[in-house]
Amino acid sequence: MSDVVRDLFDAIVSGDRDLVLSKVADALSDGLAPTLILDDGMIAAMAEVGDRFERGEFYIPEMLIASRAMQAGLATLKPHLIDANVESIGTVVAGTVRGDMHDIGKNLVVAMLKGAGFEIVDLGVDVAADDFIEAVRSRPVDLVALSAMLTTTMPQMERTIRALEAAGARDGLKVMVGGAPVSKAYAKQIGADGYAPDASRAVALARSLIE
Ligand code: B1M
Repeated sequence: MSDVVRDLFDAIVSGDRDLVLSKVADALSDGLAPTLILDDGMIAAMAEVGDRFERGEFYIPEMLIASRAMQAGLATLKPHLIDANVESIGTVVAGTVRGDMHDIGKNLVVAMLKGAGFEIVDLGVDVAADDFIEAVRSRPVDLVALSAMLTTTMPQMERTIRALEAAGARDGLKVMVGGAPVSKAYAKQIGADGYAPDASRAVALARSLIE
């Protein structure tokens, strides 16, 4: 790992927002690939934060401060990760499911889908099944993208899919799922059309589902 990426990693773990911003700028001006900055510097740092939380070395405030530093860095990195001005290839309604407040991963998926030319309706976090139903009824939608980061909120994905079916809104509508605890097998089990483990594979999956 290069020094600047290591510094960026440390700055996110310690939640130093200003240092994160300057390290992202340094890494970009050093010519490092945006995906490398994201994967090795930023996503790896959030995994470290999660590990420290699990070991009881970090508490919620540290996790929150690190996530704010991460979001600030992401805002700088985003334009470099995505190709702008691509023609719309489909509409996606995205959200983190009911009871779940995690949105960094969902925001990355949304940014990459936008960059790939999808029109996005981002419902945010803690989204109830009824809100997904309302969103797909109020406009033509090709795909619903559900994110969950907690084992306790994963069942909300299934609940949302069943609710879409019960509301008669599932015909011709694809559903994809993702988030750290989610797997391909779980996606299949709950009747989703696909699962992606990360944002770039989410774009490939969305394209293939809409084709
Ligand atoms: Co929380 N948290 N958290 N947290 N948090 C985790 C998820 C946890 C694994 C930490 C740990 O214990 N190691 C753990 C979950 C354990 C479990 O369920 N088995 C946990 C817990 C327990 C909790 C609380 C319950 C803690 C508490 O209150 N006691 C609480 C729950 C609150 C709630 O949601 N109701 C909580 C709260 C929080 C904060 C608010 C402090 C903060 C979130 C801030 C925010 O998102 N705005 C937070 C954070 C930051 C984390 C960790 C540290 C980092 C998550 C993250 O942003 N990762 C996380 C530990 C970890 O992940 N190792 C943890 C970076 C992000 C880029 O990755 O989100 O995985 P990720 O997204 C990836 C892929 O998953 C995928 O693509 C993304 C980009 O590559 N992906 C998709 C995501 N969605 C997708 C959708 C797709 C396709 C791909 O298609 C639709």
